[in-house]
Amino acid sequence: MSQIPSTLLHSVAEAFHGEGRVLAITPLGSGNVNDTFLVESVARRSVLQRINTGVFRQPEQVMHNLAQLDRHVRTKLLEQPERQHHLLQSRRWDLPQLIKTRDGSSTWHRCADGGFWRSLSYVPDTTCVDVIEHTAQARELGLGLGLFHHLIEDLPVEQLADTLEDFHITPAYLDQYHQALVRSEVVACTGTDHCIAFIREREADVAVLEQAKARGELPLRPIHGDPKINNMLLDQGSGQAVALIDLDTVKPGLVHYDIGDCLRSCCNRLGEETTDISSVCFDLELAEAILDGYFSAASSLLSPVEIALIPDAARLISFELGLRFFTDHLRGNTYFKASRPNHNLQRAQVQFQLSASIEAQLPELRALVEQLAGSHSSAAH
Ligand code: GN1
Ligand code: MG
Repeated sequence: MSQIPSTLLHSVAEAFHGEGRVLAITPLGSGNVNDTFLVESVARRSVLQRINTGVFRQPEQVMHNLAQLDRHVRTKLLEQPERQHHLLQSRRWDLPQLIKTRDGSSTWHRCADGGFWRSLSYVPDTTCVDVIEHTAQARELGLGLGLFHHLIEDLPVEQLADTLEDFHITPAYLDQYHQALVRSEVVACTGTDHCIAFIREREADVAVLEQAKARGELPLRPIHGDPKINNMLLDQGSGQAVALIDLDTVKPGLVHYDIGDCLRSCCNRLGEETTDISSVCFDLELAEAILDGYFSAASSLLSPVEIALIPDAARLISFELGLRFFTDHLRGNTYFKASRPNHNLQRAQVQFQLSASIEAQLPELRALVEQLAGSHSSAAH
């Protein structure tokens, strides 16, 4: 991020806010793909982002999806209170709004250097966390994802572009890994040997969701794609979930990618950047709170087959992210930003350890999902 000259940053921010109206620009968040800044202008606070066009090769399509999402969700939020989800009748829910360029012509700005920038409103009085602080917070994180799914469930998937081909298609990541392994010049060490063995032992299980999808058991739905813990904004006062941000990966997919990602990122109390790899584990108590929150908002959305595959999704999405980090390590860190040579190797080891911990607790997690889904569906009737 620091490589973006401040003069460039200012001129981009001015394209949205007007010349001489930008007061301060500071880096925001810890995203692994895009570059994000908080902009204070005369009129407002906003979030300025440079889309990583190496990842999102057609950023206009990302913006198209954002506009569809915006229209759909805003219409639903403006419905009469009695038509709203009961949880929305008594709580604040927000969606960052796209800010147009100063001339009103567009919701993005392209620089002479090819950089693709957009600006979003800043959701006030909110905070986010990298690791869970308490069980009630875990419940809110699940509930927030459930509310988001409720708000987008009737957005027709045909209206959404596929902005990131093969995103969360685990067998495709496995193919990419094999190609990277053949070409890799990374020096073997205990860490890489362990990752290679870990992947080899699980290759047969990577298609569980894709096979169910191919059998017609799982529908494509609009999904968030990246609902990790720090993408949920929490009200600074009440701690309630207020908005799910980082909307670039909203596209058609399986709801499991989202629930799996929420579980993997929230139930690892050490967080995904920890260096204490052997202590990483999946906390079932937090999973219970997350699922309870999720089902309280969205239990009626999912079919029994979808519900039954939630535990597999938690294991798979952790494994998949480990595979993605490890492949990037083998390729020389071309996808995820890395701040030191073995950073993505370490991140991969964290996810593999987490995935192993989920594997070891699968029977308990299955029982938990079944019991919570059952109690929420009987409460709804
Ligand atoms: C990336 O950019 P960020 O940090 O929101 C990645 C997610 C991973 C996440 C892991 C488009 O998200 O899929 O789960 O890192 N986003 C993309 O921290 O690949
Ligand atoms: Mg993201």
